[in-house]
Amino acid sequence: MTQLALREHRLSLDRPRIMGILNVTPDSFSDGGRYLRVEAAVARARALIEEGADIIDVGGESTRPGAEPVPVEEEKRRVLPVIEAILELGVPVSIDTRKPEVAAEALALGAHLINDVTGLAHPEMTALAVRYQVPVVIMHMPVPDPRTMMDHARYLDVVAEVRAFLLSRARQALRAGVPQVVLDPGIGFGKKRHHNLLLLRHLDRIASLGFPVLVGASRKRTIGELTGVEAPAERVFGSVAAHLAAARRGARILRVHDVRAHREALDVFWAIEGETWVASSSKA
Ligand code: HH2
Repeated sequence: MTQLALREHRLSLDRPRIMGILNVTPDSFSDGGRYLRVEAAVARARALIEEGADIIDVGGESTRPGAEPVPVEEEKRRVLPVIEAILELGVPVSIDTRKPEVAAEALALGAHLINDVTGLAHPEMTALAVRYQVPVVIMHMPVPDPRTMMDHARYLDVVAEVRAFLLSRARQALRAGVPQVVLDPGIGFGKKRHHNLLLLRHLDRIASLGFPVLVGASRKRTIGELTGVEAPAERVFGSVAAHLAAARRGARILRVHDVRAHREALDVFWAIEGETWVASSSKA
């Protein structure tokens, strides 16, 4: 049985779980500006939990392609009061940041998981996970900078390259004393549509590394391109399809904006696929 030890919480990954996104930013690509006030953010967190989120992922800096970095103090000002308030809600909270200074204060408040889109590019981030004994989501991006990542969307074999990156960062983290890692191919981060599709189609090759896998395709550009739905907030059905395909290939955490749609879809999906999937994977 795989489970994530999230300080006082234990989250079984025997079935896929939902990470609900809480963006405390003015400029996130699909919901920027909606949850900037603490009360609005806490109300959103409550709604995500009610709809079935297993983890709440709080971020204070957009990492969409081309996004400008947010100063440390501003990012702290956005996320820390929200984290403090939602820790009361009894659900694990993850801090989505690439800045150790922000992660340090979130962890001191009691946050349960580090979600680092740069895949532990900064050594201090590893040290924090070790000090607080919390797991880390290691995500792939080709360079640790959203401003330039799309200039690096060039791969000979995207699946092999992302897999090798994740494995090497995972080993490094575990050797340093990080208790657990979750791997994420980084859908849309320095990747074009065909790269994203290859990573989703062959996600089993990343899952076969033996670490829990997280996928975040929610409302992203590739979904819009495939469906013709231009408004990111309306890309719900395409997002669900991408995430079910990912779950079929071994993803155990889905990072999503539209929790209710994913919860219902996963409940049905897992009732059908769960037992066969577990049976066939335990033989492997
Ligand atoms: N995607 C985004 C942000 N954080 N973290 C992980 N582990 N995986 C992802 O795919 C991922 C992530 C981007 O999405 P969003 O938070 O909705 O937008 P923005 O960066 O514009 O705030």
